[in-house]
Amino acid sequence: SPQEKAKQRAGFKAAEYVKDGMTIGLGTGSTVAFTMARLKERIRDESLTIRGVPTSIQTLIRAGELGIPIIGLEQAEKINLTIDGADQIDPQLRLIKGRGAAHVRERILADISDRLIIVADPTKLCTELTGPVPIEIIPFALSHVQNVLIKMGGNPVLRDGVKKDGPVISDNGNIILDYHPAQKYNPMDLETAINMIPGVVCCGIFAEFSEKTTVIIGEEEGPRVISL
Ligand code: DER
Repeated sequence: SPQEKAKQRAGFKAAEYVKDGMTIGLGTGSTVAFTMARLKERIRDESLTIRGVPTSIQTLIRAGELGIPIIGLEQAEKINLTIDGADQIDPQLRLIKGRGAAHVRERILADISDRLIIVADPTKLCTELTGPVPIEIIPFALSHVQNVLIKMGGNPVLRDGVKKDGPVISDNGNIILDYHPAQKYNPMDLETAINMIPGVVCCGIFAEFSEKTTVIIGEEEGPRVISL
């Protein structure tokens, strides 16, 4: 499909930024999967030597299948760059992530990384972030966090499993609320307000990484590279 081709263009382009000897953060989702497939080829054809830190069980399994060497976060002296996807990208390169419920570990890797490369098809670009905003919370705090979010004016919806009765459980053993803000908001302000609620692990607004972010959009005429 055109969207799959766009994801592949972006994902393959991002693989070019990986240099020999790098330790990279491996994001989660269908777009970064193309980056990982390309890295497999580069490891095979160029003997590229890299180590990856996965941001989800899915990425860990996928890296194993592709022969991308994996290390734990503790073994990484530094993370040269993290390659990841996004659900919405605004003109200031602020993001909404978490459709795949992987945003907690993705934010940790983004924070550690010298550089963040976001790969996406053109549908992810927006003029302003809207939502819904995924929020990972500890199950103990469900009713409290819901009450606070309702008082903030928006609508929090518990993310139900599909092939599992009850809520989606994250790789960290937590649950997800998808928060629908009632009106326009400043991304940094809303991110901070949500992340301060006791019981919230973190939300999927990534407003703090723009300076170190390069976005690659898989446009039809070729990958478009955007940075501030
Ligand atoms: O869950 C996540 O944060 C993913 O990175 C998601 O935002 C992007 O996944 P996609 O590349 O499959 O759209």
